[in-house]
Amino acid sequence: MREQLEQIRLQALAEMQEAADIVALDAVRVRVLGKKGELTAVLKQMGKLSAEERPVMGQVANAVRAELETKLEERKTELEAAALLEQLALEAVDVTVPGKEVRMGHQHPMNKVLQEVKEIFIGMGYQIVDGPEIEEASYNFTRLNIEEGHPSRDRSDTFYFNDDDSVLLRTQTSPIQIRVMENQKPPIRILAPGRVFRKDEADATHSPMFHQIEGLVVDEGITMGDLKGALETMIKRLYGEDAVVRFRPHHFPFTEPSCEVDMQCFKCGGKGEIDGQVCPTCHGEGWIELLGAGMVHPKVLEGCGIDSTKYSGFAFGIGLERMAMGRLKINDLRLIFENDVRFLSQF
Ligand code: 2NL
Repeated sequence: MREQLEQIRLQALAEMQEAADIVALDAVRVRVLGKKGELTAVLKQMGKLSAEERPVMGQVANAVRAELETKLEERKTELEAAALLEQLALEAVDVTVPGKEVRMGHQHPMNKVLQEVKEIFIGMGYQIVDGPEIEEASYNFTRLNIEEGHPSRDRSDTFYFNDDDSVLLRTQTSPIQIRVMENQKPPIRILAPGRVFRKDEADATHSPMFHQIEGLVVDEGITMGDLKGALETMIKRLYGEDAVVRFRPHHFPFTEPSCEVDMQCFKCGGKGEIDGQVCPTCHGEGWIELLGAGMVHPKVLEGCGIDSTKYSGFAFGIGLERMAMGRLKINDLRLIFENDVRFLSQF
């Protein structure tokens, strides 16, 4: 029996040592130390031994069991450590592999120009105001001295919501300013940027939706000189101090007198041609039209409850897309709305 135990001991120790993983090790444990295992089978034969031999063999058997259990634990610890190392090696992250480039987005070029214009006017004490895109015809036209039958009221030019042409998509942001004049006493100094809508087929220079920035100043003693100063300041801040500005007579129903404001072409320096070729930026004009402006018509002031004998004001309207195209040297309006990243990422 002693030899039997010794044989079990040696073989079990060898097999535990050879076990390549936890599963193989456990198979050895079950076969040797389990309820129906080899060691248990030997112990069951103890009854056959003499009274003197039994405790001696019992001690030997217990010593073998204890040694095998100790070896089992040791080997288990070893195999678990090896398995962990293997798994770590398998899941290792190479922190030196170059990362994927994250492409940062940025403001739309139009919003950049809008932001620039807003900041310039905020610097001159203007407040930014907002208003509804769906308007009443009275605010969009009538209160601006645009009479019934004026071509801009035509159904082919304006998006109407109803048959009596009383509700529409605003064609300019002036109605925002009309509401401010109705609700606020002068001095008024406001900038009204926003989306406007006109029934235009989309082409290189037209879109049924575009952006306008209107401005309005009303106070005692406001003159055309204030208008010129404010607009010239804005244009020079935006395009550079050496920009040359021209005020040219024009007509709008809501201002009197009215003007259009041009900037001397930065490409040809006002000559209209470069090396004998017609300048591609101003098309030979020498000037680039930037905006419309004028002194607020007394009828418009009075319609908003402002005494036109005491107060006067100037107003202007800028087409933001046109301004951005000039500022960023873009030649097709559609690029601004398509939002192709190859285009946008250039700004
Ligand atoms: C243009 C012309 C202009 C105005 C807009 C205005 C607003 C009020 C009263 C009087 Cl509430 N005028 N706005 C004045 C002159 C010109 O825009 O060509 N815009 C692109």
